[in-house]
Amino acid sequence: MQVDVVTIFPDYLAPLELSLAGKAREKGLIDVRVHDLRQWAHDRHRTVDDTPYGGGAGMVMKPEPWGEAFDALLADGPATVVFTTPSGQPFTQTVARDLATRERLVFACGRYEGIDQRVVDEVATRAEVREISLGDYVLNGGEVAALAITEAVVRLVPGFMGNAASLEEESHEDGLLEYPVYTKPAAWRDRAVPEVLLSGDHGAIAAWRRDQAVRRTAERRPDLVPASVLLDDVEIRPVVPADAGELYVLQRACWVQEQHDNPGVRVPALHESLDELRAWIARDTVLVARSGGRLVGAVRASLDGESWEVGRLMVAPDLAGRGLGRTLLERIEALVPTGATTYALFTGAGSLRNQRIYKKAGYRLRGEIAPGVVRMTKPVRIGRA
Ligand code: JD8
Repeated sequence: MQVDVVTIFPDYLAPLELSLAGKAREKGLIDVRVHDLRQWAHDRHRTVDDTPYGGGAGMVMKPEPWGEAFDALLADGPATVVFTTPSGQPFTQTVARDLATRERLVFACGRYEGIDQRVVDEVATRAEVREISLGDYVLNGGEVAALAITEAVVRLVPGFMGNAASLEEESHEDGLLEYPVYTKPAAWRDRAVPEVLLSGDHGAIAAWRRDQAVRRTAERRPDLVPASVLLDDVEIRPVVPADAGELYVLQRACWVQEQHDNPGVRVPALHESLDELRAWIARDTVLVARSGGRLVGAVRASLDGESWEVGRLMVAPDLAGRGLGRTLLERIEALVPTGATTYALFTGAGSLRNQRIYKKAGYRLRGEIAPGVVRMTKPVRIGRA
């Protein structure tokens, strides 16, 4: 893999010499080249910035030096151009794995208030462009992100890690955080190493590590935990008439909180008869989740014009916060009929937790459709329907 980095602070990338990337270079696995943008600024002061059109604080990086930089670098051959920017796609291990498949990456590190947008638009006409953010905080430039992304990517380049096996075990590889690790001495400052790790029982050690990883992830990053991990044996399947009774009970249990959050609002799910429930499980597309021999979740949807109307998304209150709701939503969205253009649902105006979950899933508020009831929608992505 070849990595080019364009910056006005070349020394900022010096760590690439030292770290992992340094070893990869020795192995000839990657070739890192750092370029000073100013070599493509031809005035006496080698100016790379100017005042922003439309006014405002700070300076903006001029397009001309960047244009010439890409003319020169892309003349050497195709590349994936990565603009590191706070408005970019969040960088994750999944993005790292994707970038590691490329032959060549060219990082464009901005400074000041950023790079003239026309540079990004122009390069996108002649190369794959990725705008990537290191995280939701503001840095002074793109170099730190280029450093971090380069390290996360090059270590995935085949042949780089001595034993590829260790890659599999890593954080975020299977969506879970690391399990705690220990080394000699077995006792330190009256603190012992967990017995199981000294047992030599590899099955027990693997189980302990897995359990530790799930616990840690659930505590620290519940957003990362797929339901299938937390609810060991959860099964999601289409509803059958025999589910009606359990579903009726679960619905009553799940909408109590909705009533609490929306005092004075009539909550249909709490006034529905069993026969009315039987009617819609026979009419609509309905998925149920079962775990440990009990019905623990459900969701329904029906087509109204071009709108896939999602509703009755419910998770047993004692299992809330484990990602089952998100998984059920993804599964019912995946059943959207051809031709539908929008996912839609409604919830209580006072049901802020529900609204947060739906916003995380890409839904946006579309206003009140009845007193105390809000509608939220999300476009059906092309190629989905
Ligand atoms: C590139 C200029 C500074 C940003 C005005 C402060 C990435 N996760 C991230 N946070 N910040 C950056 C980043 C910041 C940059 C540039 C990346 C170029 N700045 C600007 C906008 C507000 N100053 C980043 N990746």
